[in-house]
Amino acid sequence: MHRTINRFIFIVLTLSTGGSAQNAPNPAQTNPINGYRRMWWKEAVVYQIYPRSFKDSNGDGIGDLPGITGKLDYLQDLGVSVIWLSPHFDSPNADNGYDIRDYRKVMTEFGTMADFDKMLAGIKRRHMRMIIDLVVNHSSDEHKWFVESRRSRDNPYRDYYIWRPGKPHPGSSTGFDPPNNYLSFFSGSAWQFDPGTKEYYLHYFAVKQPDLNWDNPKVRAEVFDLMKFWLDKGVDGFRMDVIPFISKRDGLPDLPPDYLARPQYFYAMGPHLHEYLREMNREVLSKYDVMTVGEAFGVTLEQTPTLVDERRNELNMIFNFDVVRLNRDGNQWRDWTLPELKAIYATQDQALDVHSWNTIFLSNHDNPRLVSTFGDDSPAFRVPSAKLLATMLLTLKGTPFIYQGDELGMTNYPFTRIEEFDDIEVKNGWKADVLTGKVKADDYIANLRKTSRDHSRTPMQWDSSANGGFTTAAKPWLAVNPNYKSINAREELSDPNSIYNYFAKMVKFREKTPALVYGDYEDLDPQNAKIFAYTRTSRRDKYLVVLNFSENNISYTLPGGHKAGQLQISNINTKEENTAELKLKGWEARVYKQ
Ligand code: ISL
Ligand code: CA
Repeated sequence: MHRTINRFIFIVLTLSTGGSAQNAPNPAQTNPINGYRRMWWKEAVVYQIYPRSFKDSNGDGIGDLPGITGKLDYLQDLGVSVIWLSPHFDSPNADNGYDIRDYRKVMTEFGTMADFDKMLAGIKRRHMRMIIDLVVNHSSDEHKWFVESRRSRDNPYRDYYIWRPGKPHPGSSTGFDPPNNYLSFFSGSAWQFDPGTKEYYLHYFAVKQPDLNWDNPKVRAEVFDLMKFWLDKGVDGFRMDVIPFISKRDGLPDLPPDYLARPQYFYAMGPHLHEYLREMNREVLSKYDVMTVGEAFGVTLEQTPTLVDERRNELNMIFNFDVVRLNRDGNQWRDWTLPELKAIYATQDQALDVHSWNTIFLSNHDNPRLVSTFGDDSPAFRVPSAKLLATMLLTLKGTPFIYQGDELGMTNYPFTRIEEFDDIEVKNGWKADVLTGKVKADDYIANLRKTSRDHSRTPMQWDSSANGGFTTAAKPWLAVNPNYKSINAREELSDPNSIYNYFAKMVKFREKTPALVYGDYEDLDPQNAKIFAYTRTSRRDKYLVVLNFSENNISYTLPGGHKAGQLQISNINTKEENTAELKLKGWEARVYKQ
């Protein structure tokens, strides 16, 4: 009898997970809320792991998959429902795994395929899901496709990449100039001359990251195949690296002058992008119950619905860069204001209707630390401002993404010397800009202290032992922030008022509150330079969020006759309820039910 029931349950489970169409709602979730189709990935809270920096299990100074498996309880206790794993594939690490040599192999430093399977099983056992990084705009130059491709002009793999003859330039070092003026994001031309066949190949990123030629149907078939390989293992979807770049412009015209400082807007949204994404959907995604989120570098808000409108069957969501680039002028740090931030959320909300879905993220492995960037990492305000940002991240409209360590309020690293950096972007930039005398060394470092990608890549701070408990090695691959003795997971787990425990409370609160997921968004006071006050309203419930984005104590009268109702959450203990007059402390955050 038991066996029959078990078998029955097994069949039902198989039918409802494998084989169901993408976007197929869970049968228990068919009633739309506020016009939105309910989807698990809309209700999810995602946690990003950068495996190199998460936890080292074997003392070689590099984070690894068994390290992650050992910390799954930590993630489950935080309450997150989906883990996004940055690349874990075989790679020579020119760009820390974003240069893949073998898409079906685990990076040796991270472990084995058996370690991957064990990690995934542990995630599923805890009722969480995992998405992995799909990095297919480019591969490593050490991928066997490229090794073949560069051998000869008539090699069967030649057309897997983008090769062009140079412009003859007698007297120059190679005899040629690059085919056009495309620039690499990691300094210099996006073309590399290959002496063997005397042609150039295209690389939007590092020289060791040649761009794949998606116009070749064989390349698309290879990518679809490797996607199935991982989906059949049970992964729940993909974060797609610079996916809007895969279709190149016809004839590869020069970058027009006004795009030279922002080539991403020229490289993105090529003529066949939609066609290739739909093909991917038809061939792969539609056969699984998965989520997809595209890294939409270079995509404007106006273009966003064309990628994520559910009726188009392309992607579920994208990462829009407006918020994380609010503090930049090109690569240069600039101060930002709260009304500018609010304006971005308001326009995003207006640009997307009930058929499209947004993401909310304020940090990732390419950006400096959350609290140092959008909050105040000084001793007086680090804790309340990190909690305020947690409140915002988890109450805005869109699927929230937490980056590892932000739940501890980890801060930027106090970099002072170029030798302390690992990032290829920094190393190339130093050569191109500082060593040539274009930028002063001190100015370059000063900017990196605000903007460097390495801030978020320093190892996780687990406890107060040497190297923050990240590794038993004398030297981790990248230095641990010296503040690990006071900022670390062990400390925070045991403190009920810690940032970690606040995040955990907020995650749980969001997950049980449909109005915070699907409810309408209204900014009550867009021009206010210090207070961010907004409501999230569904047919049944209305929540009010009030955030003091300043260190000042502020007496604030809620505009438009609004009244704070019942207090649900606050980051500094307050007793004020049912009033329009709020006395907010510096960096205070409150959520009310109205
Ligand atoms: O963060 C950036 C530079 O400081 C961006 O230009 C970034 O390179 C861009 O968002 C693309 O990012 C993704 O692809 C890159 C990789 O280096 C990043 O880590 C990845 O997130 C190339 O694969
Ligand atoms: Ca290791």
